[in-house]
Amino acid sequence: MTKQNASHAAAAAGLGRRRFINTAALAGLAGIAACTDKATGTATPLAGSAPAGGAGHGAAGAVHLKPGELDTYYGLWSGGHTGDMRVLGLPSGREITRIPCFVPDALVGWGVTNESKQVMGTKADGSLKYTVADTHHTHASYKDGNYDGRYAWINDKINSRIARIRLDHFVCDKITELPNVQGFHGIFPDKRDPVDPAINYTTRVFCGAEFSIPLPNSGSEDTGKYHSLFSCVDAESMEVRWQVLIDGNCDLTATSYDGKLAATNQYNTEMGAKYEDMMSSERDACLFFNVARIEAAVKAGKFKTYGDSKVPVVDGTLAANKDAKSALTAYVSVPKNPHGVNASPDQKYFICAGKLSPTGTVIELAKVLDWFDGKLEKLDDAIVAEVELGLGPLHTAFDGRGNAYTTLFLDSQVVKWNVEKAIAFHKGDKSAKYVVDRIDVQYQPGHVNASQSETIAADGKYLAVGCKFSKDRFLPVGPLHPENEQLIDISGEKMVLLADHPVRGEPHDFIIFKRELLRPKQVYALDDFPLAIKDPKESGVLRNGKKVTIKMTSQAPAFSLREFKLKRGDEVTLILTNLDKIEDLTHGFAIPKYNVNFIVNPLETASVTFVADKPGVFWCYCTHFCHALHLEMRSRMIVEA
Ligand code: RUQ
Ligand code: CUA
Ligand code: CA
Repeated sequence: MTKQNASHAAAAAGLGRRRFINTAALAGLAGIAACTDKATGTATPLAGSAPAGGAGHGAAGAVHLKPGELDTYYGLWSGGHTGDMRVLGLPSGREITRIPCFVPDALVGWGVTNESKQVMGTKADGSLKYTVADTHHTHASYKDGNYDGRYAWINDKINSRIARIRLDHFVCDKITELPNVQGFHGIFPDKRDPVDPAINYTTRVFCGAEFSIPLPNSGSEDTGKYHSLFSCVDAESMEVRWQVLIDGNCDLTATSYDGKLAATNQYNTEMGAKYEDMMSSERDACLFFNVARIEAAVKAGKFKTYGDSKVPVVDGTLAANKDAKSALTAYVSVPKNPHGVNASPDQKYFICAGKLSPTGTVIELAKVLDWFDGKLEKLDDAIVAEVELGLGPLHTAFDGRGNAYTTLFLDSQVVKWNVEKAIAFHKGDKSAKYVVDRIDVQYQPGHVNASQSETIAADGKYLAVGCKFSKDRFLPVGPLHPENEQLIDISGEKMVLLADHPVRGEPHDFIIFKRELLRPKQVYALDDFPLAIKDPKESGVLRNGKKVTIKMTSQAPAFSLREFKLKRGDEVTLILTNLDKIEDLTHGFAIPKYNVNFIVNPLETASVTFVADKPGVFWCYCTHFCHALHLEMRSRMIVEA
């Protein structure tokens, strides 16, 4: 028996003895019977897996897991308008959980408890500052060029917020609103420190703002005076360290493996206010940031601040950065309205997808650094390939074997191409066949990512494609169709389509990595929460005038207070600690007519604050099926008139 199963059995047996329920029934009720870990903990080799349905590749069978079998990869998916991060298991594509970040969530009480409200941000009256979001990009922290399982980050484009998720508990623990920007879109953590080689892990997260605005935001109509800022957020404190004032806009973001460079693609170098203006020039840019120089400039006090924000803003505009040897930024010219910029796992290149140009541009990072050092005269010589791929290239993923996979939005295809052959072709070797394969996808793909793609451990097994239109692929459900996330086997020369999955819009981006890289905890520590009630004997109603604190604990199938009395008009803070320490033994707490519902996980503490403005009897009850006596698990709240 595994450790995990042993604890399940012990938990079930213990409860069974106390509550006169046989262990099998209890395990069934609590939903913990099916946790047997049958997967090996290592990735299933695709070649040689049982073939299914004659896909001609031997790999398609790998998608279907037998009941009880675990996936070999985690996927962290942007949740789109639900403002959360979705956790998928791959290759099955099963959605395992959602981590609420920017938008309230009724399952866990996100936006209901005081703790989650504090993370989300409130107005003076205690209500949430924002309740809508639009998440696009999700990335995780690195160590030595691979994911280290500490943090993930996700953006909210609407209100320019960045959320951090603790990957030990799968919870959002901090949200930062970026000052003086609109349309915060691209996001990428750095992979090591550019100056201190001992810091071989993520300490910064870079954030690109897509929309330019007047600074300060005066309402001026003169777009010539608008600006966009590129922001650096501290990975630990989540405070904005610095920002860079730039010409043009930001879109997607990439970082180099040595920590020296960050970049954003720019589609609106024209500073247009209408799309016709935004696509008026033949070329735009991929804008590079010299991280060490920017931090030195901040240290030397060479910055401004804007409005109420105290964040130092350095000047990264074209005019101020003509001299390579002191430049903070470098604008590399790339074809018309580019989209995704992605870092190859061999650490050498950034690839910019053309969008309105049918091309992919390969930029050699060593040459960009040469330019900053005064060793490369013409910055545009850092471009080592600009090759035709197909119509509407958007994003690129990698297999670790030298191949890139780029989505073609207009062609509804993914094209597999060899980067070194593309460079040879660009140099003049017209016999270099850089396009390896093309596969039709259904339909209009945007984001694409491969297992471990943007790490030094890219393993070239699976590729997921976010198709913006599913059209005829699923049963019709009214006017709004789901999107179609497709899984493709990339272990061989030819790509093989494995599966379709409907997803609620608009998820955009995701990352896929080996399950061994994450070791989530399943039970909290009491001391993680300053308000924790460690002993049921501490329970009670504490009154200080109109201010009332209710302290309560939960242990299946009872709350420590079977009832409590309040007076109409009391300002109540209710603190609940779940003293059950058994994995997966979560309780809920709902108060009818008071709009309260939240959960407490094993050894978690949460609190809610409300005004007891309605007299009467209110049966507070457990909302999470925890026990055979779950329905009986209640506390009676009596509000005297
Ligand atoms: S974007 S479909 Cu918001 Cu990531 Cu490219
Ligand atoms: Cu506690 Cu249901
Ligand atoms: Ca443009």
